[in-house]
Amino acid sequence: MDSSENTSPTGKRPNVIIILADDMGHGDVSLYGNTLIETRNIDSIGREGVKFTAGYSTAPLCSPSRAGLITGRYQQRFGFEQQVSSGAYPERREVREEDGSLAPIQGEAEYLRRGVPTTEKLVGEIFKAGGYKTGVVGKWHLGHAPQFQPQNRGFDFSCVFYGNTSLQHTNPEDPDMISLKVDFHDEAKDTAWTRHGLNGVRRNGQLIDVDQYLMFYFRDQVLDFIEQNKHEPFLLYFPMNSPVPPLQVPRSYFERLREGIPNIAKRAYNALVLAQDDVVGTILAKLKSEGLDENTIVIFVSDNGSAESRPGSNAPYSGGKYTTYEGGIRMPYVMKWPGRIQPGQVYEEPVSTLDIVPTVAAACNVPTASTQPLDGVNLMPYLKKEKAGVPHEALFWKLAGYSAIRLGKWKLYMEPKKGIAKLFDLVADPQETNDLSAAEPQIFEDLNARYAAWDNSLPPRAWTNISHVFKK
Ligand SMILES: [Ca+2]
Repeated sequence: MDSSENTSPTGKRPNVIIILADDMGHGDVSLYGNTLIETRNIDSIGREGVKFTAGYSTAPLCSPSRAGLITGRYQQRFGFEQQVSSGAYPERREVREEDGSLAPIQGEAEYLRRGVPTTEKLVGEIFKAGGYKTGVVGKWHLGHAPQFQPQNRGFDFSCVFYGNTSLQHTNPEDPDMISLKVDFHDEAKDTAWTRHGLNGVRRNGQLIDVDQYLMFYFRDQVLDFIEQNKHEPFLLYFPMNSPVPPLQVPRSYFERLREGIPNIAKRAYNALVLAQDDVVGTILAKLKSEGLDENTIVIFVSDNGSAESRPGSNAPYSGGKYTTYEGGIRMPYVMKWPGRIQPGQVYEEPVSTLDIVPTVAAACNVPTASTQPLDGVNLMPYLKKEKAGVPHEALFWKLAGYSAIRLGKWKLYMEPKKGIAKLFDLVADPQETNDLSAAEPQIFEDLNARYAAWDNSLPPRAWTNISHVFKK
């Protein structure tokens, strides 16, 4: 590649900011149809760049989805099919196989072995080797043994909790804060409503006290990182701790929606999304005030859909978190790169969070390891219409009883343990209600064969099902 192609007029390679929402549904963003609130800052990324209308994560669940995004490879290629942990003290719970029997490894040893193996290169490692300053702020959830921690995996700066979620605010009695419990997740002991154990916040590996609304604390860490690295190219990965519960939201946001949203859970949830959108806006404003916005690639995407038991919206799709229906995996997904991506572009071919690493690596002239072929592709030639065809012939999903393959407009949805396999035409039937497997037997067979070939190419998963706590 011509190395001058992707540098700014000042000769500086672009910065990269990857913002990942946690459990934000497709229909939670106004650019994607939410009429209850206006997420004007998230929307602005799509309006000033590209809005993907078929943008997928690699799993309907946090850890595996993040493992795919951060490596650019299907996480199943390194056995990473399921959560690394849930809760503050996962090691205190027993782990069972799918047949109900006790898994062979229990306790701390089980959880210390879960993570992205060191044979894989994370985006931090790739960009640090490429001469970038690298940072991560927010929810890690990719393993907590030393070899899996961000400061040991290419990130110059890290401010994260390792677990699946942490309290936004440690004093639920605070009159300026609204705290709501909305579903069974909130009753799982030690899961969401603590900031202990894996939910504790760590700065470069050291446990710290945070006496601030956590989402806003993370925002300030991001602003500091930008400030400190504004003179050299940087990559920042910002996996936000929202809008996943605990549903704790500043009362000012909640009150603003009192008139428009009568349902209290929906109001609090959308208030949380609004606060999140403001955080995104503050970061975009910082880029602008530092004169960095013209030379920064900004991506916003979610890791998986909202759980159907929660007040989030996966509209117009069916299903949600945990399932491979569109509601679990089809994400709000926007990207801007001023001067390179045409503003207001809407891209309808299927793309994946797998494409983030190859796209930003190519944009920044950062090499990726040829020994680890990426499953994602560089999207820029497609967005600039330099390349014909589609980025992906097929996309695949597999975890814990749910699988799928998308090929063109066709989708094969599977729950293999139950013998369920349904064929949908996503263009005619985006809500996946009309099973065409009997009407289109050849397509059904073809997709089954393609999925089986992919599945057969994978190693066994590296750890078994998580604790029964989240079995519905
Ligand atoms: Ca998630």
